[in-house]
Amino acid sequence: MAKVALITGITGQDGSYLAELLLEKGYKVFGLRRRTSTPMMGNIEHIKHEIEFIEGDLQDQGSLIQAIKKSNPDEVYNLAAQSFVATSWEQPVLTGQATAIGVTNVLEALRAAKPEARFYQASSSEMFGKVVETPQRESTPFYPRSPYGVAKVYGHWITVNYRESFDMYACSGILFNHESPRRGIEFVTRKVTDAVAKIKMGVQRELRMGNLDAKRDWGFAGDYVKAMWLMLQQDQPEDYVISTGETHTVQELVEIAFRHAGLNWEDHVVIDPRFVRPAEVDLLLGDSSKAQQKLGWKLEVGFEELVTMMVESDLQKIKVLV
Ligand code: NDP
Ligand code: GDR
Repeated sequence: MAKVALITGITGQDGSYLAELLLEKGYKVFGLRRRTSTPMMGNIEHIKHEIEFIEGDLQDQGSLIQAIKKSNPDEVYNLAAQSFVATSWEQPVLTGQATAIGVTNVLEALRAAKPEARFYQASSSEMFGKVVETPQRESTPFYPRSPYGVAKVYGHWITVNYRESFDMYACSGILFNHESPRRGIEFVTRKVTDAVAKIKMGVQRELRMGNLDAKRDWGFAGDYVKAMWLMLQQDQPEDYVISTGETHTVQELVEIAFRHAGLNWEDHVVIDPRFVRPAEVDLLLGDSSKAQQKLGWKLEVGFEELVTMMVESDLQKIKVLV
């Protein structure tokens, strides 16, 4: 019998890579999808016929209970969230409802309809926020710096709490930034690689950016979804940090991306205070040695390879249009 997985956030970057991975492994994949006026299926267009979609929303408890009953999953991956940090200051209540309370809604639906299913929560390095220690690991205290980070801390602890209270197989993956050609256009990596491609092809002149000094530990999303799956295949549910162990400034990202296209970043980048955040996470650098040792997880794509892969993909996309 094929294993059954339910993925929330199936249309997002990670949802698409995870669905591909699970389909390859022979899973029957259900995807929870929000009703939108125009379907946003870009990331999963190529596999949409292999996925069974269920309409629902993290903020609608009844729809989640229905989704669990309909899919009868062995594994539930909760990837859905309001995931853009900058928006979380503009829509803090919605962010709390989806990114924090939404996790309880999924856990409660599971408890009611399929408590023995295994549960993965998409926790984030944004929970570490202000630097308390580096590298950041599972035991590092949280000090979130945005409404998004605060909501993720809630989602993390409610997952731990349901594991401890109800003996559920519930894991929290504390994932550091991970990117790909399928990354949403507003996140910094994709914003830069999309702009580089457009500048190279002569359809954009400048790139307006915020804080170039922030440091991030950036990996490839395709590598990170493998860790999500591994976390649900263990004897015991535990939480794991997933990261590369390398940190780079936003400026280094910009330099590599422009250089790869034969451009000088200083000719095009303009600092615009509109993109500077009310509070910043200055430095993220993760220690994933627990995941490497216990899960056998390993990284395949390095930082420079990731950036050039994204620039190449955006160049291909823009060449088709120009
Ligand atoms: P995306 O923003 O690409 O995808 C988010 C998904 O959540 C989309 O499918 C979106 O649907 C869905 N969604 C949003 N709100 C709701 C809701 N109320 N009900 C149902 N679905 C909803 O995120 P990523 O794929 O990059 O990230 C996946 C998860 O991992 C997120 O929880 C994110 O916070 C977390 N995370 C991501 C990291 C990263 O670097 N990528 C690092 C650490 C954690 P729609 O298409 O309709 O908008
Ligand atoms: P982040 O990702 O906030 O780390 O959250 P993002 O790519 O948005 O920002 C990374 C860093 O770049 C700086 N920055 C800019 N960011 C954006 N988006 N646009 C700009 O113009 C810009 N200029 C500078 C930011 O200030 C920041 O320091 C991501 C999301 O995927 C979360 O959901 C996830 O939990 C964390 O990664 C880990």
